[in-house]
Amino acid sequence: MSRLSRRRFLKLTAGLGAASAFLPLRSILPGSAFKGLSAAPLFSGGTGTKPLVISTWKHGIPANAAAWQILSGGGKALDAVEAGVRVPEGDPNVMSVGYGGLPDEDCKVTLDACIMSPQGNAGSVAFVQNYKHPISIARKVMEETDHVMLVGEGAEEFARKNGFPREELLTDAAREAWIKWKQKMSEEDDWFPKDLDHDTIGMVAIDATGDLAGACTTSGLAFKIHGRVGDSPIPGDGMYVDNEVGAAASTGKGEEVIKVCGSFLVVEGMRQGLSPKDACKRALERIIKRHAARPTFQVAFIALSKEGEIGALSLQKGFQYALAAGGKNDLIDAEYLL
Ligand code: SD4
Repeated sequence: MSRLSRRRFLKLTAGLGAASAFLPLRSILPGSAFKGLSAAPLFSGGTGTKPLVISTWKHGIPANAAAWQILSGGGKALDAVEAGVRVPEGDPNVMSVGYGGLPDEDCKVTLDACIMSPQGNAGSVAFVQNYKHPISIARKVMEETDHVMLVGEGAEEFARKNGFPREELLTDAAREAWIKWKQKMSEEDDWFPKDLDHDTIGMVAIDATGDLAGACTTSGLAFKIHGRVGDSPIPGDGMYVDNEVGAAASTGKGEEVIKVCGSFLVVEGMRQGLSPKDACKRALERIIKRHAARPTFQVAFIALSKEGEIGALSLQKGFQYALAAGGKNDLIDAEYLL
């Protein structure tokens, strides 16, 4: 059986098995309680908390620290989120973002990123190889063109012309991980291996003047099909900012986020009066509703309102986010739905 057909076969049979084992959706929805309440000191948010920056996963801590340097000095949210996410982009030990990110199934590191300003402008690059800081290329697209998104070779050519250095992004550790995956042929992975952390950084911030901005950057799902692009570089999916209302970012299985316009949906929830956390919950419930069986994949959202209130929620246990406010920078276990 070819790899593709074997995977398809496995996907089908695994789906059948799993479906019978799950509870009816009605038993978990609607109004399912948040779980993981005891796991972490919850930040209540509260109005007027600014500046503030929130980002996904544990690499959010050093990213927040860089963003906070700018915010605490009276700098702009847009500069803060760019500087913040550049930290994991440049860190070879973060194997899910930028340099050192896990490659696709052809052993190529391909990166996706987007950024949004308080003015509602957006810049994005997708399927970019050999450039370490896609977030800064995305910002260039936003500020120096009237386009929003550049992909592949066109994005790389744009980066080259704008003076970004071309670099090898595949580290020895990432190559070894690819070799191991290749050897196992990862029969269960379905391009989404369960035993690998694959953690995009999404970051949203509010500055001292109350302006919001957001950034999202990733190497995407490990061992994905060459050419695959997820939610992260798509404004409205991987991240969204509406300076009148709030901002949100996502992490997890991008295909699921794209299908519900995830980050946009969270911000629209806040526009309709939901708290940031309830807006995250409503977007996650939209995702759950699309599936006959209880989802086993992960999706998580972080959200920040114009008033400086924050919220975060994931489908499954295990999601963490980093919150920097009032001179503190904490890693927090998020509550989860399933
Ligand atoms: C993607 N959403 O490419 C990204 C992956 C991710 O935690 O966030 N993983 O689909």
